[in-house]
Amino acid sequence: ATLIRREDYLAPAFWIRTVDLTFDLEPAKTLVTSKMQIERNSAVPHGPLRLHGEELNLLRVLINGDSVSFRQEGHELIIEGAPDADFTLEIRNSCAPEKNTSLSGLYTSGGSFFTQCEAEGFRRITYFLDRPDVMAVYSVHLRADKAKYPVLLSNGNLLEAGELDNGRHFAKWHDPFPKPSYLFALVAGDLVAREQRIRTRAGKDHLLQVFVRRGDLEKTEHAMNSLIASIVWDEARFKLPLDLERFMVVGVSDFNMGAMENKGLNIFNTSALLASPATATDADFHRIESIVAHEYFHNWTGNRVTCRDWFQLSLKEGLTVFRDQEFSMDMAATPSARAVCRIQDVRQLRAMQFPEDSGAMAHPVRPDSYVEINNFYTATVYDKGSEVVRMYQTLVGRAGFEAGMKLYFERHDGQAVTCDDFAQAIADANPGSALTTRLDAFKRWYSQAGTPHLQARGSYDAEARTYTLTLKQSTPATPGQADKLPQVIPVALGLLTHEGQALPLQLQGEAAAAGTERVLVLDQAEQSFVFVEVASAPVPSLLRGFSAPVVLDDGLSDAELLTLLKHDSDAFNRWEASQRLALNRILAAVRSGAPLVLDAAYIEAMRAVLRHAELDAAFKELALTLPGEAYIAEQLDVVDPQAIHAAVEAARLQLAQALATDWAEAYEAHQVKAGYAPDPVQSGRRALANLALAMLVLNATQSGDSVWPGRAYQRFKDAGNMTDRLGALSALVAAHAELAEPALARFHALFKGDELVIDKWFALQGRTPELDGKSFARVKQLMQHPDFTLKNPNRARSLIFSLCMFNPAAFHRKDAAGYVFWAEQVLALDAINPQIASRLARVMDRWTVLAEPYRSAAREAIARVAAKADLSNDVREIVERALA
Ligand code: HT7
Ligand code: ZN
Repeated sequence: ATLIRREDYLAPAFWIRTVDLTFDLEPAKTLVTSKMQIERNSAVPHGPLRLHGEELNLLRVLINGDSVSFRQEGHELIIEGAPDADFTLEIRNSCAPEKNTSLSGLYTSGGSFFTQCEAEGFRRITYFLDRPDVMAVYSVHLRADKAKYPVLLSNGNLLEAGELDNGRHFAKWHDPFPKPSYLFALVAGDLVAREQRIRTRAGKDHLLQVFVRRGDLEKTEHAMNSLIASIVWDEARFKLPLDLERFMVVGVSDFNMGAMENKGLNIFNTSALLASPATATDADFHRIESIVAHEYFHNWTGNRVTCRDWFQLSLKEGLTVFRDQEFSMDMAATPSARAVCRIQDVRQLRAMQFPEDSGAMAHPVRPDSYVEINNFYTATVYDKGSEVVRMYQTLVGRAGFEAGMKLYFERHDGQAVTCDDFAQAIADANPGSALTTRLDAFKRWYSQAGTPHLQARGSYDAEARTYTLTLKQSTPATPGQADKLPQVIPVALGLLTHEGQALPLQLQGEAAAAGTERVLVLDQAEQSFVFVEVASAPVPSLLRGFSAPVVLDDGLSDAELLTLLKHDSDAFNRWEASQRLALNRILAAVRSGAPLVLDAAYIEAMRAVLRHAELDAAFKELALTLPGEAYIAEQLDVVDPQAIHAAVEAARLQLAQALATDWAEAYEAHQVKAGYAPDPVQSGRRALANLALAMLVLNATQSGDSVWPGRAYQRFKDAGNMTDRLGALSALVAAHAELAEPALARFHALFKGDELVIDKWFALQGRTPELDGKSFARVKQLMQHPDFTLKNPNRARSLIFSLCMFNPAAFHRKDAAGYVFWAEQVLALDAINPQIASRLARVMDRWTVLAEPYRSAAREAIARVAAKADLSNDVREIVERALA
């Protein structure tokens, strides 16, 4: 395996300007003919033409119609005698879609053909310069059996379709936009489409189509609505129109990720596309909306302007996540619903990216090297990348950011560019701004791995009426990066009186106060900011809206946190206060080893949140949900997953008991009477009712009372939508109630054959909190269930990943059986689908911080995987980094 380094980037020796592809589609053996117009790149030294190709059977190579000598070395086809003048290269090869279980390249799923080319899948279809800076215009001619594959799709516009002999038919597609090979797609199968014609603001007519298997059509309405909303939003917010006459979306059950933004032909995992109230939860509806939007937004950020090389991946992914997050917030409408979106995004960042940034795989947003690029589709590139884009917006303002985006497209439309090009465009559009004057330092966010720690301490001088806020930052060492420089950290803040009133903010040297909220920019290791005319000792509300992806230590007391929880005008920091209050108590118990006992102050604060007359249900649910175990683990130098779990369970049970009457009232008060809609108001009410029900069932199960379990079972049976049904089922399962078993059996019988719902059934059991080793045993037993298969990534994720990633107490066992199971499954998956195997391998990223006996057992399990001789590059890179 070769290590690829960012600093070694060289422009390609040749450009491929056009490609004509012909496919004779057969599952066992598909014939591919590729005719390319090629030019030498005179800007680089003269050299041979080297094309990428993997798992292909080469049949012929012609240059300008004549045979030419070539050789194959590893995964390269090398032609020494390529002409200096422009030439035509014709290649014919075959590939075997039905044998392709990696789901990269051309493969079959449910009897249809699909492609997945990002990042390097095109080379598994035909020989090519499979790198994103080679952009070509594609014409695609598809031929296949008409009865089996009545729908034939590729990127761009349909030019022609018709009949052939022997029951076959054809379709010819042309995409006028030059694109890198990773955006190529084809689909052939027995599919049906929901169609909608729209006219955009620009006055252009477009055809939108969502293709799915027969029988799934009624589950595509939400995706279609989400697509239309995305088109409208991008035109309104960023003035970015839909540039294609036809925009197609296709669902497939076997898919490695959520979806793929192929130009004009997005391909979606059905889990990110199909929804009906009876089969999908509110969370599913929300996820579908944001993934449909994400893929659509890539049409500009990724497709029209793409990445020069894969080290620049965050150029498109960080920016597009930022855009989909902004879209979701704008769709949420009310300030409170916007805050709920932000809280959910930050929770996700802390649960997935913070651990990544402090583990064996820590890497910068723009990595410096990789062995397998598929391993770098990470929370850092996506979610921290999005936070970096958000900081640009915070530093230059919303209008300044929009001006920067405009300049970015003016400069780079149709090009393959770098993160530096993006930074320069935003800076150049905002001369003199807080960003532009610190651009070089700001760009450390791309090059330094690790989550910065920000310490804030304030001191009040009553006589001088000044408040001095001292901010200090440091970024921990990460693999290969021992020393870090200070980052540019925008700190949005407000100051409150102890009674909760917002204080005017005037910095020393300023003539007057400038409102009650502002952004300080920390760009040194330590800086002090002096506020003047401060009437009383304030409570600082720092990092409002999570204005930078850092760990904040503000040293606030419980009393100060309670002030913020009650009064902060920033809903994010109100929620943050609720989490900090819980975290402090859980950490104290874990550190001391003493049993956790919740104090009256905390319980009363939570009661006040639950009973609050004005707070939204969605906010209450988030504030009353305890911090996740992964986030708690992040705060500790030595992690005992069982101790963390025990403390969280104790806190949950005490909250369930102490607030029992309040939970019952909340449950009754938040029933949704209106017809189902997955909007923020209804879904917030359902979320709070489901949390209340889980607490009530937990309390009742512990005290031997059967009323609430009985009510939960009844609700499970009668529920009119999946959110309520699954909520009731989860409440029974999580509490290990007796009725859990019959409910699980009934759920399976009810949804037999609906693969996405059966995934939920597996996932729920995989995540069931441990009780006497039963959850772990249940997972092992479910591996033998007739519905279980490792071949389908959604199914593998639903059971195995649920256990290994989201069920720490069942996974981290003293007898090491969880780790043995992990090693077995990584190896079994690796033989089928290396991308999925390496995702599972990453579960052990933070093994070095585990307490004994977990640490030694984990090391042994990783070493067992690493000892396998024929591991994929994907898994090898992960386990070798873990052991380094
Ligand atoms: N850009 C897409 C990435 C993706 C992908 C990457 C590797 C292997 C399979 C994949 N499927 C999709 C998805 C996105 O970020 O929108
Ligand atoms: Zn993306």
